[in-house]
Amino acid sequence: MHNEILDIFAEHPGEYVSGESISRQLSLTRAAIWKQIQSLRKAGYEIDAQTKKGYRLVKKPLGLDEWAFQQELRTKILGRQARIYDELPSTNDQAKEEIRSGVPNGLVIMAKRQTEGRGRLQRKWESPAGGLWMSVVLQPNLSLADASKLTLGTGIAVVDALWDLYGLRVGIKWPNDLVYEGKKLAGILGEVVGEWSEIQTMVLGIGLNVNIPREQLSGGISATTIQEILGYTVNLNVLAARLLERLEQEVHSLEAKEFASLKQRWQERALGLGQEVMVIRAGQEFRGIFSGITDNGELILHKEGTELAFSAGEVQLRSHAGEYF
Ligand code: BT5
Repeated sequence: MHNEILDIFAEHPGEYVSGESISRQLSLTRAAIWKQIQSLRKAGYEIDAQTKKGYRLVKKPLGLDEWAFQQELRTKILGRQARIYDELPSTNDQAKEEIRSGVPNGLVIMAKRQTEGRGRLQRKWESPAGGLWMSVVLQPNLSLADASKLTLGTGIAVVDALWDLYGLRVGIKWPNDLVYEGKKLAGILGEVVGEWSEIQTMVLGIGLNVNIPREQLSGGISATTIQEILGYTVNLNVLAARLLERLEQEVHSLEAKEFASLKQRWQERALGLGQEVMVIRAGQEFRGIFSGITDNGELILHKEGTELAFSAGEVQLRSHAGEYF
């Protein structure tokens, strides 16, 4: 019933709508409407009530909310079907669960908190309330090799959304860490579901530290949050919608086989390009100059006249003080 009342408000932006008119349109008693208004307020909607005039929607919630999110969404496919949970073990796992029951391309799963958020290689991803913990189900028109480039495109989409909305310049640390002043702000976990030859489905998991006071993340990790950087709380629905808009552009661009431009855009946002970096792969350290990525997203390292390409591993960049991070 929430959505029906909100739809009525949306038809009269900034105006009062009488309780009588709402009750007529929805065949509800005035008391039932009052109850709904109270519960909308609890969900973060600011609604003004005046005895003579009725109700007026003053402000939408900053926290994740399905209706408010749909109001912001400008995509064709991504997020048109979206579910927001209060808590999940992991949005990626939930997305995979949904895929088993046959799911449309573009389904988005978000959770306000995750209890078992995952990083790559089964590492833990801390996911307290206030973050954007989101998984996007995609059935792209791409080969498996090209679909894996979507994780690069996702990094670009996150960087661009943060620039569009807050003028925040975040860099990408290969392969997919989003870093601000040496601290990790977001991570991406792309997973292929089942056999590509059969279902061509992947889940792109995005974890972005947004409205989280820094103290809520462990002190032992080098992390930051948008709240810490900007000093205020941002609208998660607007952010989620903008990110999906940017991601949809990346999907289209890949489907149009614009690999060179993807690589260029990724490199323009990359950290450590042309500098000495250290790549750690299977416990072994390689130092060299990071000269770019291949069309497949492998990191290219120049070392004593030879060129090494890495498809997996961890990169450490060198700070001005000469330390690796
Ligand atoms: C990643 O892994 O960076 C991918 C993270 C993906 C999380 C999203 S949230 C929605 C979806 N559902 C999931 O269950 N996962 C995805 P990786 O590169 O392996 O980085 C993991 C490492 O980052 C950890 O070992 C910590 O050192 C650090 N870390 C953990 N939580 C963090 C946080 N909230 N912010 C910054 N760093 C964190």
